[in-house]
Amino acid sequence: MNFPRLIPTYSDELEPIYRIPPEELIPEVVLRADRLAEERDWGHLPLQLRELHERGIRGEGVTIAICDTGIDFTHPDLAPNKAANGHRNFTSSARDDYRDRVGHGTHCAGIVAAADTGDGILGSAPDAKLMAVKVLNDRGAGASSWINAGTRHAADAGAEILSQSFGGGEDPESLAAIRYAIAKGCWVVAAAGNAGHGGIDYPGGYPESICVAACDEDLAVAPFSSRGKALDLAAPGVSILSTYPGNRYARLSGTSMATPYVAGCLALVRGELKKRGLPIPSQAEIERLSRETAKDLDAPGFDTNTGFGLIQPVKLLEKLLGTTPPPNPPGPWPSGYTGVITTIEEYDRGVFQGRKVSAVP
Ligand SMILES: [Ca+2]
Ligand SMILES: [Ca+2]
Repeated sequence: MNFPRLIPTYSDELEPIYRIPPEELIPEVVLRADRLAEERDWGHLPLQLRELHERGIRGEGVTIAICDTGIDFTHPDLAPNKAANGHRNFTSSARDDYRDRVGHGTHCAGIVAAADTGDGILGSAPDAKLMAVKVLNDRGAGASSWINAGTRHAADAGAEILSQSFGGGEDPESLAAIRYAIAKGCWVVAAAGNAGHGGIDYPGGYPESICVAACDEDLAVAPFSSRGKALDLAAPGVSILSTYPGNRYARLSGTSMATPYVAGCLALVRGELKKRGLPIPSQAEIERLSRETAKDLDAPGFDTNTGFGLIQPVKLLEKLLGTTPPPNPPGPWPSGYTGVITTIEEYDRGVFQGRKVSAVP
């Protein structure tokens, strides 16, 4: 695979322009739906997503904005998870809809929340809702003003997590929009970029964003993944299987794929906190806890290839539930917890380290 070096780009116009790395527009393989039976991408294994799903932790009640080229909601694996509102197009392409004519946004959306339909694939948070915020046009590029308007809109329209798989230069307006979303309680996740040693893209480069590097199946940093001190976490980002327009599936590689993996993991965590009626941590707090609970990769401790390491939603949830004791009222219990589960202790460690467990009683 060839990953051309990419650097943040500015157009000759006044506005900064953000782009999808062009190599992410060309899938390695495209599959028809009838070839797949609720397949899990390899990335589910190191993230222990099956264990969480089997506990009933599936992102229910959480809305994720995919700030990208739109989403193909005619795809049967995405249609069930379309959020009730908030689909908007901020680009100058086909202004009247938010459809994805590129494929990138649809691929990112499936990594987060391809639905449990019995066929196709399963997303990281298969019960979460997806909001299409089209900020990149039908050529995969977006003006800063589109992206910033989309970021603010997502926060206003009820998105709780923003997944931003694009990159460009530093821009005070872009940072202001991200701060606006964070102030409204959103968690913002952004790609490191595919520049290799050519530096981290923005918005991933802002300290405010959770900046994501890509790793491969051996949990080694992908050669294209942008290196730098702004990295927070790593996630699967090589040969990732997800939804593609036209009821198809494709494998793509990029930090663009790693970013929605982190967004999906955070959706699982946020959904569980909501289900239990627990407070939602701030962006700074969830970033700190995600770093603390990450699986260290590459050189010991923080490194500029993988940041603090692979996001570990099980450990992150344990930490959150351990440090914030769940409410213990006489009842009624929050929906889904009518049984005897009192703390994460009952199904932590051993259980989450690979042993099969039965569903939540
Ligand atoms: Ca499916
Ligand atoms: Ca490390």
